[in-house]
Parts: sequence; structure tokens; C-alpha cells
Amino acid sequence: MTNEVHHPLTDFVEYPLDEMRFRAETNLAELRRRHSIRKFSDRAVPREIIEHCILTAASAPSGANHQPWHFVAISSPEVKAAIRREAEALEQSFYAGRAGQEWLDALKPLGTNANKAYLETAPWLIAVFSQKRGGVAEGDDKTNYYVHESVGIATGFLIQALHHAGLGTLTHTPKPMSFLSKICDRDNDVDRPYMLIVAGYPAEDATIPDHALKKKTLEQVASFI
Ligand code: IYR
Repeated sequence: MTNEVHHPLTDFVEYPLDEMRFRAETNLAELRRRHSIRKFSDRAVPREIIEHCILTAASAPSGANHQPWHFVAISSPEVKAAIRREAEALEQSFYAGRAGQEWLDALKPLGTNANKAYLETAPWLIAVFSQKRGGVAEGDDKTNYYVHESVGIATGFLIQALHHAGLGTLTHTPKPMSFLSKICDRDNDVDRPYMLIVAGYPAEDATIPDHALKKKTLEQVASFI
């Protein structure tokens, strides 16, 4: 027995097979053009674009529909500078040895280092937070479910939305990330930093490492049984 209200599914769109094929192919082509970039232009991006992309992320499926996430969109130069300062301090010790040799070797083809100028140059940083507790309604304090899965999907939606809108993106995960709660003025017991997404136009001389083009084949990533 259910006392939940259900609605008919009126917004599902079915496409003829040819169109379905076309849509699947063009979506693949569009996402294959998404590359993590580390050199951003300082050109402004209107806030309303970021708002739409965050709402796209927030449309993601989540455990019991609790939507266990919070997004802090940062364009303030002072806040970006503070994030850069903290992140670079962490990255310096990471690259100086905290990462361990195997990890540093894995990063070599990417050419990354402790300099994170893009954290100040890019017009937007979006800090994604996950919430262990919450619920659907404002002020709820219930257990959230599948928090990492849910926030991971939402972050994927966010990256896809930003790319689809025509922006360059980078995922950034300094370790530990707790400084983000403080800088973003979030209660670290409620909002756990999950990932930082850098968004903006690529710089004219932005590059991607050869490594980035080496995507696994269908045979490597999938089995059909
Ligand atoms: N957070 C560091 C290191 C880093 C780690 C991985 I795994 C990457 O794919 C890229 C970078 C940094 O941002 O440099």
C-alpha cells in the first residue's frame, strides 16, 4: 500500500531508432571533445550559466531522492586566491613526496605540478559538498543513502552541463580538502568537501597531454553477455 502521490510520466520522449542512433553518436562525439584543461582564460562567464549547470547537477538521481549535495559557486577573487593558497600548500608537500613514487610516476604524462594558477584565473570554481545527513525537506536531519554514488553522479552531470554549455572544466581534489569547508563557510560536520570543479573558457594556449587522448576501446571497457 502506498500513500504517495504518483504522476503519469508525461515528459519522456521516444525517438525513432535512426534519431536515437544519431543522438547516441553525437553525444559521444560531444563528450569526446571534453578534456581536462589546466590553463584557463580570465574571461567572465555569466552567473546564470553556472546557475543552470548547478540545477542540472541537482537534477541527478540520488538515494531516496535526498539530494545529498551542496554547491558553492565561487567567483570572488579573494576567495579564489585563498583557495589557491591553501591548495598549493597541500600540493607542494604532495609533489615533494607525500604522494609516493608510484602516484608521481602515474602523473608524469599529465605534466601536473604544485602550481595551481588556474584556481585564480578561471572565472568560476564550484565546490561540491556531500551530506551524510539531511533528507528531502529543508531542515530535515535524516540519514542520507548512497551519498558518494549520488554526489558522483551529480558531479558528472555538472561537468557534462558545463561542457555542453561550451566551457572548459577541470576536476580538482586537493588532499585533505577540509580547508574548503572553512573558506566556503560551510559546517564541516554537515557538508563534506567532495570535489572542486574549475570552469571557464580555455586559455588560447591551453594544451592537453597526449595521454588524455588515450581512451580505452569498447572491447577494453565493456562486455556484452
Ligand atoms: N591533486 C594533484 C594531483 C593529481 C592527482 C591526480 I589522480 C590527477 O589525475 C591529477 C592531479 C593536482 O591537482 O596536481
